[in-house]
Order: sequence, then C-alpha cells, then structure tokens
Amino acid sequence: MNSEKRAWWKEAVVYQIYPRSFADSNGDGIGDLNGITAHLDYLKNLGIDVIWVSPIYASPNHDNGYDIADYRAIMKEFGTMADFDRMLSEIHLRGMKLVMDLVANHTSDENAWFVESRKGPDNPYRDFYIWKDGKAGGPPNNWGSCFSGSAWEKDEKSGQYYLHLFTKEQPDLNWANPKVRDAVFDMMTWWCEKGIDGFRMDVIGMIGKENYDDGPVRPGALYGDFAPSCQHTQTTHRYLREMRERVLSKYDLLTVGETSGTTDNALIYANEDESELNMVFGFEHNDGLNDGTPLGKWSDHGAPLRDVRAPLNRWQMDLQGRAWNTVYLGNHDQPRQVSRYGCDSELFRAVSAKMLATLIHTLRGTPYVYQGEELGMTNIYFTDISQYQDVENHNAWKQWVESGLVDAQDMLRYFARISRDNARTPMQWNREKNAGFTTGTPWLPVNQNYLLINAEDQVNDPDSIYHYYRRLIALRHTHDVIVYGRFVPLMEDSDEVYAYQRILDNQVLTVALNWTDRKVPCALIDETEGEELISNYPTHQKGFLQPYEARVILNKN
Ligand code: TEU
Ligand code: CA
Repeated sequence: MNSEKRAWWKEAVVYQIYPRSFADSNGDGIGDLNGITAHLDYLKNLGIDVIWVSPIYASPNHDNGYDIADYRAIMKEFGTMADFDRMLSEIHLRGMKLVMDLVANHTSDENAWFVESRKGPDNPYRDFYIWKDGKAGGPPNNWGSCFSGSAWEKDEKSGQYYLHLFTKEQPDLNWANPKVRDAVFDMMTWWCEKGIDGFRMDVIGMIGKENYDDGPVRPGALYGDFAPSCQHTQTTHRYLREMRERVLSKYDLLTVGETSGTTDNALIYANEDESELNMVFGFEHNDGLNDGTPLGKWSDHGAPLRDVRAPLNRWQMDLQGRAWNTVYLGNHDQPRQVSRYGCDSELFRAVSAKMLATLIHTLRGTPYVYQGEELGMTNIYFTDISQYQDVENHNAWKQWVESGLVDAQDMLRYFARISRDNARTPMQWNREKNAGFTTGTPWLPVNQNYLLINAEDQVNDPDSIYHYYRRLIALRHTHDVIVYGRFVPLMEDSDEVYAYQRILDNQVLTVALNWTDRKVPCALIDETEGEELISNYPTHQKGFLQPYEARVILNKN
C-alpha cells in the first residue's frame, strides 16, 4: 500500500464555510468576507488545511448564492473584490488554502447570459441555455425540479420553455454549446490566476444532458425523474475531461465533485488516474436513506447504524486503491449531524458529537468539517412554515401541503428533522447577543442554545468537542496510517457497534464506535494491546462500550 500516490489533498482536512452564517463584520445581519478574515486564526488553531467557501459571487439569493448573476464579482452583501483579495492572502499567510464553489450547471436568471438568452430565439446567447417547444399544451417533458414543481418554465415572450433542474430562477446552462464551455473554462482560469486552490463543483454530474425523454415516475410522485437523461452520462465525463485538459491540469488544485451517484460513478469521476476530479461527495449515507418514498427527503426516516454503515463501508471498499474518497456527515444541505446521526440531548450531545467526529476523521478519505460541527451545533427545530427561509421548504410546502396531499403537521415534523435551514443558523461564537455573530438582526435566527454551545467557551475548555476535533486533526497530520491505511470492516453484523481497522505496513489502527445511547458489549478493543490515540471517555469498561463511546487504538508490529 505504500506505493499509493501521496497528495496534499489526501492529507488535508477541509472546513466548509457557509458565508452568510459565519460572521457578520458590519452589523447588517449577514455574514461576510471580512467576518471570515477576522476568524482565520480560529480555523488555523483548529488545524484546518483547506477552507471551502460556499458561493460568494454576485447573486439575487433565491438559493443563497447557488444562483450566480456574475461569476467575476463578489455578492455585495459579502463585500468587495478587495475584501476577497485580502481574505485570500490572509489565508495563504497562515499556510491554509481556499477552495471556491463552482456552480456551473446553472446560473441565476439575472445573469447577463440569461437576460440576453431570454430576449428571443435570434439572440446570440439563446443557445447558452436549454430552450424547447412545449408538448400538447404543456412542458416539453415530465421532468420534476429538485425543488418541486416542473423542471420547465414557460417564457411568455417566445412561448418556449427553459429547463431548470432547481428553482425557476436557476436556468440550466447548455454545456453542449462549445461557447458555454469556453465561457465557464475562461472564468475558472480567471479565478485560478487569482491564486485560489481548488473548486467544489456543484451538481457537476448533471451537466451532460443526453436527451429530453420523459423520465420514470415513482409511485406517488407527481413528476418524472430526469436522472436517466442527465446524471453521470458519458457526455458529462467528456466535459470533465475537457475541463481537466483545458483548466485543471494547469494548476495544483483540490477538485471535489458534488455528484451523488454510486461507487461505480465515483470510480470514473475520482479515478486515481486523475483524468477528471480528485474526489466526489457520495450521498448514499444521507439522501440515500430516503430512497423509495414519494416525498423524497421529506420523511420520518432516522439513521440506524445498519443503514448508514452499509453505504459508507461500500464506498470505503469499492474505492480503495482505485479512487479517492471524501468523508462527511454534515454540510449546508443536510441537517446538523449530531441531531441526525447522534443525539443532541444535554446528556449525550458532546459524547455523540465526538463519536461522529472520530468516524469522519478515521475513515479513509479527505474529511470535511461543516462550520459549527466542531462545536456540536444542533438543529434549530422550527415549528412553523413562516420561520423557514429556504426555498426548498417553501416550494415543497406549496406542492404537498397547500394542495392538500400532505398534512401540515406531518410536513412540519419532516422539515424540523431534515430542513437545510437547521445547518444554516448563525455560527455560535460566544455568549454575547446573537452569539457574537452580528450586532444587528441575524438573517436567520440564532439557535437559543448558544449559551451552552459556543466557540469561546469550547476554546477555553480542553475537554470540549472543539478540542477533540483539534486532536483528531493533529493525529491525521502525524499518522500516515490514518490517511493512507487500507480499510478493513469489522463487526458488520452488529446493530450497535461501528468498527474497522486501517492498516499500513506494520501499523494497525483499530476503531470501535458505539452508535447507541446504551452501554453495549464489545470485546474488540480489550483484545487489542496498543496505544490509545484518542477516546471520548476518560476511563473504559472491560468488555463494554459506554453510550456513544469511541476508541482508537494503534498497534505497531
Ligand atoms: O445541491 C444539490 C443537491 O442535490 C441538493 O438539492 C440536495 O440534494 C438537497 O439540497 C439536500 O438533500 C447543490 C447545493 O449544495 C445546494 O445548496 C443548491 O441548492 C443546489 O445544488 C443548487 O445549486
Ligand atoms: Ca455583513
């Protein structure tokens, strides 16, 4: 295994910033670039190598920046290009790197390209987007948007429809047009020349549309699935190889695709031959838990060990030695990980947050930490539709509740469990007003548990979740086995214990994690003589794991 190709992006730990909610420097209630710059030492002290920042480009914010109006300008709420340049140089001064979010499957409908395109069939930008005639008085096909409703919007002016796989304010770019690829690649080059260190590529698996046939309709669903025509196609791979050749290969970048899909897909995107991307995010251990229900993610589905471990272990086994993996449980599209996979009660919050942290930092792959996760921040559990900001919630509400198809109380329960807004509440910095996030009125309420959960208290407490993350990150930076060790699953029949080994040369790392809030029998670690690298409990009980206990032992033969 020592022959494995080393790379800085395999050894790195990435921290995701959702800029709107990270730190507000000027009191308007919205996080901004100067707010990020002011907190770089906090990230450096945590041990972070790479910062991935969610979109910071000019945007009307129908989807919080994932609808870009101008790829070469900074969103005015976030600051100026001078603020960006200063942030980038301060990141580099501290030896960290910056990865930008590349949202290029679609733009905002306010992007100059779309404003032109919409003017009519003769406009030179018409083919920058996907325009089709309707069929039988309706849209061109039966596809549903990821955010509810049809994926087509009729433009009254020309009578044609344009495709939007997300909101109608996010029209899909037509990658089949070489001018679109030129424009996107030029823009990427422009950012690389500014000195950024990589791209996280939003829904990049959807860029290669191959046909516009009706998609299969799942039982109970209202629209057809676009995936067979748009997801992980040969055409997408062709565009990515072109992108590699024309842009990515010219710089030393971290590239991570937000692709979803199976390990078969990942093996192509993230192949060790580096013909496309360095790594991709799998979704089988989060969104995949909801497969088969007509409402998709809107359900009561929990996260029992078997359902979470099976996809995670499959990605570990299928990719090793062949493609590089990512490891994450939380991001800006998922609820808070301690609320979803652990337990956010006062009793178990810290210990379960540390157990989950142990998992993401000891599986094979580059770990991604989502802001506030290192403090054990929890879901906010809104109780009324009016409290939500996220367009995904409001569109789903219209489609299912206002139409009478789903009961309002049921939907609110699903939202409280899984809504993206749970992860988007402001970062909890200290015990001051609004948790120190803003002196004004925060755009989304601060979780009222900030007196219990905040960065300042945890930085001052050596036993905190924050310091546990700091220790895990330091271990990655000292032990090659954590980065390059082969993954060997253990105890796959257990409903309670997630266990595995990582093996590199003469070193064996053994990890045992109790996924439950009960003391459970487990002899694995007792039989393992070795050095304890980390644990979330100060003392252990022979033959058992305590509630949410995590143990990591290193043996050298
Ligand atoms: O998310 C893509 C995506 O597939 C999401 O719809 C995801 O499935 C859902 O939010 C949660 O399960 C990316 C971005 O990360 C997201 O924030 C954007 O809204 C979306 O693309 C459109 O750009
Ligand atoms: Ca601000």
